[in-house]
Amino acid sequence: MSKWTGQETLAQDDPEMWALVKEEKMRQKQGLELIASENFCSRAGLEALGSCLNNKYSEGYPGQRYYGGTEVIDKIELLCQNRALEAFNLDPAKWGVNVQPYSGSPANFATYTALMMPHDRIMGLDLPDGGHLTHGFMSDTKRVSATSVYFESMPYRLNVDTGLIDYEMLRKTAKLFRPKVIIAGTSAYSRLLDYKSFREVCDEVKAHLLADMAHISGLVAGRVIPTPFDYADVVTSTTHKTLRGPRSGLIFFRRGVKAKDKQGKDIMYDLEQRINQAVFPSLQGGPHNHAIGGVAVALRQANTQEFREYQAQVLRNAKAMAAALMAKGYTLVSGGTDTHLLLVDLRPKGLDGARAEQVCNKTSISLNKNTCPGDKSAMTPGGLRLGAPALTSRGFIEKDFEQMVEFFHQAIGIAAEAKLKTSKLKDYKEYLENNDEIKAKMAALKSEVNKFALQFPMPGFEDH
Ligand code: DSN
Repeated sequence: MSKWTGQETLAQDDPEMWALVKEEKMRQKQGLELIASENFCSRAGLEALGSCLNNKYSEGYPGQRYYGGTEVIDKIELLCQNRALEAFNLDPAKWGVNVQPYSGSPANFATYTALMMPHDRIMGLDLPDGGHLTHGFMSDTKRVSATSVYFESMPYRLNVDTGLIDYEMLRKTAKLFRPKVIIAGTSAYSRLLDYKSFREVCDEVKAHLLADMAHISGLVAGRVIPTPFDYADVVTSTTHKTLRGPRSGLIFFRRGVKAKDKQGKDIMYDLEQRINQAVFPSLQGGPHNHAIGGVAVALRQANTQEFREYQAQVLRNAKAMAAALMAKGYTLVSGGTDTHLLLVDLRPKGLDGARAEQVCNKTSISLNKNTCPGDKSAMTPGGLRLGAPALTSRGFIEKDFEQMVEFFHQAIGIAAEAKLKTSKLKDYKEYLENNDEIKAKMAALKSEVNKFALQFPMPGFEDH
């Protein structure tokens, strides 16, 4: 046997893992990726991610590290910071950024740690109404998110009739609850946020405004939707959704002069020191330098005309998808979309998201079940969430999304047929697994979907 050098390829070193990576690559390539939070990172970003940057410890911040040998890592982190500010058109005198959070959830928790003491109060959009777990989710019986364990959380919600955020109720609740932080951010909401209204409520109750732009940061960088930076105190984001980088997190914070005191002296923001301290040493250890390197690559791409055109196409595609769905009689929550995603409410069709998701998964249409306003169960919610970012990265334009809706409609037809033949969800699953007629229908649709999807290129490495 030859001596191990560590220079063996994955295929040579671990054929079992290599086979799985290739299998996943083929799943991604031959499927229609509609999960709104997913995208295809570029080959350049993945090269930085899979580089020697992985090997280096560098606790601390540029110029102040707890390890030696960090002179190159310092340059990389500073480059990433500069590119983050440039991508969002921010003045470094007014905004700073921490690029070390491992992902969006750690970025949010670091922000809470910086801005609040345990048991301070926070308000975010309720998870079933389109918010994120980390925005404080708790069920009737359990504090589910750590945000609701360590802080006191009160949700705001959608107006059930319009499917839009109920800003008036948010304001009334905030005046009673007096939170320290209000979050303007969503995971499954297809409309633009009214940051000005959020700011006004925050000013009334003296709360910090945190904009969690994880889902929409690519659209913001692409200048195709309004920016939260005009109103927020702190802005968090992931880097792998519409922003199309490797998986990581960012926290932007205001810096510089906040206001004048009565004597006319400057009152300065203190967010930078609090947030940096919260990320390290309070919550994290060594930064993932390979991720920071890859994010820097993605942020350079995000500051190009080509990226802006990509984001404009994401919006056009989402709208084309919405129009095609409505033309086939589907109901969309809020009646449409202004962003990269939409929510199909299947309840008027007598179907639910769980059953529909299963047929879609078996036919290479990748999406996720989602609650619709008024839903009681997260396991069998009424709808599906569909997003345009990933397929737009593969070059899909409006007509391709119309074709995608044709495939989706067939999948829903199969789901409706299977539902008619079964009662409980368990029976439904077994029916999909065992009934030859329905299996043949799904196989035929999957084959059509695969043939269609394989025509489109996919960012990243050729075979992995
Ligand atoms: N899990 C992500 C999403 O799908 O929206 C959010 O973190």
